Amino acid sequence: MNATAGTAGIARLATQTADFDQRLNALLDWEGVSDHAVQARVDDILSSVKARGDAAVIEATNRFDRLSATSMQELTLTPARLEQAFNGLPDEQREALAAAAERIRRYHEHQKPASWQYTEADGTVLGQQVAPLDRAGIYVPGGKAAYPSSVLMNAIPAHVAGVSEIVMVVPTPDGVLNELVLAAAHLAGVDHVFTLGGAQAVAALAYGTETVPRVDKIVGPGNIYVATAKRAVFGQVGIDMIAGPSEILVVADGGTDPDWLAMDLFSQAEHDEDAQAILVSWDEAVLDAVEASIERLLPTLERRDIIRASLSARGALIHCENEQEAVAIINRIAPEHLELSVADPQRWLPDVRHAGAIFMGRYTAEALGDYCAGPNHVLPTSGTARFSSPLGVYDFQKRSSLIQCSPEGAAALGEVASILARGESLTAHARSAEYRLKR
Ligand code: HSO
Ligand code: ZN
Repeated sequence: MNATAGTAGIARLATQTADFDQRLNALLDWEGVSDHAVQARVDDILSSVKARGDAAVIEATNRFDRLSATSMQELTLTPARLEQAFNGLPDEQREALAAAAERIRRYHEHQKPASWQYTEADGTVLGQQVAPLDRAGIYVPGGKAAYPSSVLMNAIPAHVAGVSEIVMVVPTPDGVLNELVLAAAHLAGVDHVFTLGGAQAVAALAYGTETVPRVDKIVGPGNIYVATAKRAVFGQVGIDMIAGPSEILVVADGGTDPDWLAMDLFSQAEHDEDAQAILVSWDEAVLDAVEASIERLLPTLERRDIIRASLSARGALIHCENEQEAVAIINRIAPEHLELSVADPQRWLPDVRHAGAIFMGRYTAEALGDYCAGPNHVLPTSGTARFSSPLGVYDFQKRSSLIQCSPEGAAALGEVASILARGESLTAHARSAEYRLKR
């Protein structure tokens, strides 16, 4: 078997070859860290916004987005403007956006955790209270990755969580506004929109300015400057995960039309040159058929150059020996998106330990999940599904623990606490506990 074949240049790998692990590791390798130069520029912007607020934000915005704003008012979009964008959409787009928003909202309603309390035998009440963040900031990229669907996916969980103020920032390079993005903000319940981007937008959200309200958490993807800025302000505010390039892993048993599978691979590869699309099967004929579909269909796609670059750099068709090996590959990769294009996906489910989202069966194209199935499309990338989860309602809430001691409970706990406190030489702790022993 050759390493690469055909014009798409997608690699063929087999688990039986001696260098399989090494080649797979090389494909998966992804360095998301920023260099010192980026770090230094971001630090500059952060400290100038911290020190000079709006004035620094306006300066940076004019410089990087080629604008000539003289006030923050010019970089602010009113709720009326968002509504106007929504009403101005062609009927078909307005209805599709509303249908997607409705399904996303309904799914996330299911995620709402309940607060709880229980009473111990001695009458002491313990529990956990869930509360939303006061303010969330949503970063929406401009330019080539300005996705209205991402506005819905970031803002709706915040809204469902009960966040009282949602602040969105979106850069408008050369003053170009994306009406669909504004319409999505209107639908998703965003309260304020500022046309800011880059590290200056992150700084404004993290520190607050005269005009931009300081938020408690910043979510949403962005370029290297945005990611670096988010990392830097983490601690003062919460942040979501730092997103890497999109990925899809498809497992195929041979019962799905190879054209469908090829297009599913393309659907992630078309995001950008660094995106990753991998297909696994224990049937060599499936790999051959999908490869043939790739070659035939690729030239018909508008974004074929991006797709070709992605497939040849980071794509693969992997031959494994059996289903167990396919499962091992799934868990090794911990993909952002997993398509189980097999007869009985439910049977596979208990073995899948690491995947951001699992698309089950031949009819579940990953693209449906990107827009409107209901679950979130903000998912852990680059193997981080090993320890993290899709963006959800829980990312916009936090928990407080509750303790209410009865007199009997205070006496029993006081004895334990006092002994432990004296062991730590913290006598005020000990005496505070002991006071309650007496009554
Ligand atoms: N697949 C992307 C989300 C997206 N797709 C937005 C289309 N639009 C997240 O991995
Ligand atoms: Zn996508």
